[in-house]
Amino acid sequence: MRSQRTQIGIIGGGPSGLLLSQLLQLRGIETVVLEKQSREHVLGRIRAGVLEHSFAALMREAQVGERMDREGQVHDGFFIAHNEIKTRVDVRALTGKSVIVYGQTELTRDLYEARSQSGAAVIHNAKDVRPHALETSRPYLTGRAGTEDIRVDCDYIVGCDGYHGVSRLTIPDDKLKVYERMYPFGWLGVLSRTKPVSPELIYAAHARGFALCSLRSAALSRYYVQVSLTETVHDWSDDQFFGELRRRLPEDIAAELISGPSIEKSVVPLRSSVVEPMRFGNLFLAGDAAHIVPPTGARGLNTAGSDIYYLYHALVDHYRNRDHRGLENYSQRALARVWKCQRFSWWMTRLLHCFPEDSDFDRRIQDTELAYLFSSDAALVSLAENYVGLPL
Ligand code: RFL
Ligand code: PHB
Repeated sequence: MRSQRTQIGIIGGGPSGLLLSQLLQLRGIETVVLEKQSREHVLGRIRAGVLEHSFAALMREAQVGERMDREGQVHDGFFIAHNEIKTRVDVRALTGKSVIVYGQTELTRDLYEARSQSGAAVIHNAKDVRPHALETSRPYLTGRAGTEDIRVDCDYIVGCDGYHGVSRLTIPDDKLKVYERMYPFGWLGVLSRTKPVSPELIYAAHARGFALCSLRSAALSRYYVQVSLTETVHDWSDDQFFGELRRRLPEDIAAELISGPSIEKSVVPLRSSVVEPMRFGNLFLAGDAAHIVPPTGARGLNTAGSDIYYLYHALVDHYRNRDHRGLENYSQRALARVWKCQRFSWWMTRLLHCFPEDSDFDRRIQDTELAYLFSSDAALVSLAENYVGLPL
């Protein structure tokens, strides 16, 4: 048995867990991160691409923003295409703020580098991780690393282990309420080493279904199409994917689209989910462990970032200033912003997708919502201020 003691035990070495660990260590607070997968596995997952300015600021505060600022692309706007019309949402002009296009894979790599350089403990391939004694002042974690049993005694445990993690599941059912909504479709995503069709993202609402043209760099494209929940990657050859994507884009854009072999292809079902509260005893939940949004508004990682921001400041206040109010208020404070991000993600999803159960009336309302959006500065400001990130 390998036993160790730390101040904060973190379950999950995705972006939430790594960012919290990095921020706390810079303020002299010790952490141990237990990650179920290998580093290569975590870095193989293709996920978020759009960072709001406050997430980028947190990366800089964690001293891991250098490559993001050098290689990330600042985007001042994006497009919404509807039938043959493409309208630009100038988020910079509407809010004074921009977003940064920098892949989750890259920022996770930067965080791993920083954690390794500081000699911090990130234990990979940690299996059967379990939190214990959560309602006492001596919570601890157990698990296995290779053939060795491990035990980590801590002051607090933070569950950053994503939607399928163990933290949320250890909270008794009667102590937590789950709010959930499933959508009757998913996104099929393709990454290809091709020049992106547009330097800014294009969200396309089309009668055949939603499509998104995104990117990771000047030579790496990320595209998505809405698919039914029964479809898998095996149902879609690269040619079929790009054919369908072209059909859902305005003709002039479709004509410019360069297709190429996929280097990653995956389907993700869309769901909205929130658990309340985000604390049980001395276990705090953060990021996807506590809430999931459909990816339409690009909020998931950014909302994880706001949890980390609140928890980081609360823990620093607790240890440095003996001020415990941040920890006491964490769940309430985080949830207030989480629900606003949920609302926006639900609204963007509703605005841009084809819902199979929709009536003709519903479809006319959807068309009118888009028409209203582009005829009203107030509506555009509302969209833009949510997209660049609401205040923390
Ligand atoms: P993660 O990334 O799921 O990391 C959790 C980590 O915990 C580990 N783990 C465990 N470790 C130990 N013991 C256990 N029992 C464990 N169980 C799990 C896992 O291996 C993993 O390493 O959660 P985190 O850190 O909270 O980060 C959240 C983000 O990953 C997520 O919100 C975003 O990717 C969502 N998202 C987007 N967010 C944005 O802000 N902007 C975007 O543009 C955006 N695009 C997206 C997205 C998510 C997508 N998918 C695939 C769901 C696009 C897509 C397609
Ligand atoms: C992505 O690039 O993967 C991406 C961008 C914007 C979204 C969702 C995903 O809204």
